[in-house]
Amino acid sequence: MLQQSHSFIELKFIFLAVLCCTIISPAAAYDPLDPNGNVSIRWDVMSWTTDGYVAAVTINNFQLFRHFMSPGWTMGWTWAKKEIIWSMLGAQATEQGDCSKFKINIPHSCKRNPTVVDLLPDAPFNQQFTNCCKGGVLASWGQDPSASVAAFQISVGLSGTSNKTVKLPKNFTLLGPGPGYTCGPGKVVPSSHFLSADGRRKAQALMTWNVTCTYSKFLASKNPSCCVSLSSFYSTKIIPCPACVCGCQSNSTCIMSNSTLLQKPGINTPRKDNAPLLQCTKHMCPVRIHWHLKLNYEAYWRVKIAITNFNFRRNYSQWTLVVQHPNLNNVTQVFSFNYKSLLPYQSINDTGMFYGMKFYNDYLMEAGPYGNVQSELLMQKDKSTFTLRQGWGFPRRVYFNGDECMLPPPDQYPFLPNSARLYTFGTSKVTAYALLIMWWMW
Ligand SMILES: *[C@@H]1O[C@H](CO)[C@@H](O)[C@H](O)[C@H]1NC(C)=O
Ligand SMILES: *[C@@H]1O[C@H](CO)[C@@H](O)[C@H](O)[C@H]1NC(C)=O
Ligand SMILES: *[C@@H]1O[C@H](CO)[C@@H](O)[C@H](O)[C@H]1NC(C)=O
Ligand SMILES: *[C@@H]1O[C@H](CO)[C@@H](O)[C@H](O)[C@H]1NC(C)=O
Ligand SMILES: *[C@@H]1O[C@H](CO)[C@@H](O)[C@H](O)[C@H]1NC(C)=O
Ligand SMILES: *[C@@H]1O[C@H](CO)[C@@H](O)[C@H](O)[C@H]1NC(C)=O
Ligand SMILES: *[C@@H]1O[C@H](CO)[C@@H](O)[C@H](O)[C@H]1NC(C)=O
Ligand SMILES: *[C@@H]1O[C@H](CO)[C@@H](O)[C@H](O)[C@H]1NC(C)=O
Ligand SMILES: CC(=O)N[C@H]1CO[C@H](CO)[C@@H](O)[C@@H]1O
Repeated sequence: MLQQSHSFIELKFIFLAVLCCTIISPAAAYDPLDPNGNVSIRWDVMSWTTDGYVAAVTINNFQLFRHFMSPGWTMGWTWAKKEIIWSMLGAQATEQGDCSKFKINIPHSCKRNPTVVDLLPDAPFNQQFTNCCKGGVLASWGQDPSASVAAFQISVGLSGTSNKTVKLPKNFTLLGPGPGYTCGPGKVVPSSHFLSADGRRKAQALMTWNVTCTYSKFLASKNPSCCVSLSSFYSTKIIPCPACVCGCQSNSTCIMSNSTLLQKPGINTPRKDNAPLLQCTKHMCPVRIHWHLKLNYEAYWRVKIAITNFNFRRNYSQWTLVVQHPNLNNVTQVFSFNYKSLLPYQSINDTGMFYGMKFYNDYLMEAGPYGNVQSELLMQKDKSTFTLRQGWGFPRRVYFNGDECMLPPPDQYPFLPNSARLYTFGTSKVTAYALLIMWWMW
């Protein structure tokens, strides 16, 4: 019996694999749930000066569900020649560098490879710029397109002063706030157009170049940063996150949930390098998602989702949870989270994003009694596909804040009580295969 169920699961995964590889082209396949996701950095030269130019730099986060959380983005590049930054609005270079050659006017930064960060929301009015000053925090495109843009103005000297002599900066880098992004080279593109506020005049940049950055979780960290545990009303078994799935190297510094150390003042203060302080668990992940099959009605079924923070040194603002499950095409109601369906491949409606409600649960607190958020999800059954068998009711993929969470291996999923299994594999096994094949092929 067990043997058969294993081969059944294997079969399912072969079909999954076939399905995914026919859709995803290997070149751009950074993220199967957001195949076009990228961050675009655009430089628009707005005017030429006596020794350079003034440019508006715009960062667009086109990723569906990966945001830049506090302390926000950091952007860098290497100048092609001996350029300097005279001044900036809406952002600042973190280091001035060696400006000793300048006697009267002192540049903002003379570094060959400047590093630029956003200003804080309380920046003086005369240093602000449109879409600036959010402490580097950028929403994801899927959650809030209007908050997914950042911009600053930069005045560059000792560069060319025409579109023939300007050399594009090189080696762009982007941190968000940790590693993970790779940026391509700058490319001159057709000049951007801007509508004036009253919409009656169209201005045009003198020269525009674009840089595209993409995220890869393999660059971000060696280990996953979240995991999934599962349970179901028809089984008393809870399938935990796999042991050590987020690495056990740091388990000597973890803190038991009942430790007296937690009363020590300052224990929650975030560190400069963002090093976590984790609660001791078997999985050692900073975040765990729990998916509980709660109820099976005649025409609907209900799932409970809980997100738990195990990091004493981090609050997650504007967290996002992305889930892939075939029944997400018939979500009837989501209680106490916001929900938005994502269509990474126009035809397949099986992926959706959950995020918190403003001022209610969009802030996942540090580990401890308040370090969790939860919600329930009601879905209408499609009678031809719905089943409690073989873990169908569990998610296929889960992402927290844009990073994929590790699921338990399918052979650990809870089985239906014995009678149901007998029925399953007695008479309807062949039909089940056929249905499954048809369903996946569609
Ligand atoms: C970046 O994302 C935008 C929005 O999805 C898309 O229009 C654009 O083609 C993407 N750019 C690249 C280079 O993939
Ligand atoms: C440079 O500017 C001239 C006009 O000033 C324009 O005709 C030309 O197309 C521009 N070249 C590029 C690469 O933008
Ligand atoms: C850009 O980075 C590459 C590889 O990291 C390096 O070989 C190259 O010299 C860098 N270019 C500049 C202008 O710093
Ligand atoms: C340049 O960026 C803009 C958005 O900032 C985008 O609409 C355009 O498609 C990009 N061009 C290229 C060639 O990537
Ligand atoms: C830490 O991990 C090691 C395996 O890497 C394990 O043997 C040990 O029991 C763990 N310690 C704690 C406190 O979980
Ligand atoms: C914490 O709980 C563990 C078991 O969960 C127990 O062995 C240990 O003594 C407790 N420590 C304190 C300080 O209460
Ligand atoms: C999390 O937020 C609470 C309330 O805003 C604050 O008291 C606490 O210090 C924060 N913790 C961390 C790790 O930033
Ligand atoms: C996708 O499913 C959601 C319900 O979960 C529905 O509201 C939406 O209209 C569907 N979109 C498409 C394109 O089928
Ligand atoms: C039972 C049910 O409501 N099925 C619907 C699920 O959603 C698809 C499209 O998203 C509809 O075509 C089905 O009728």
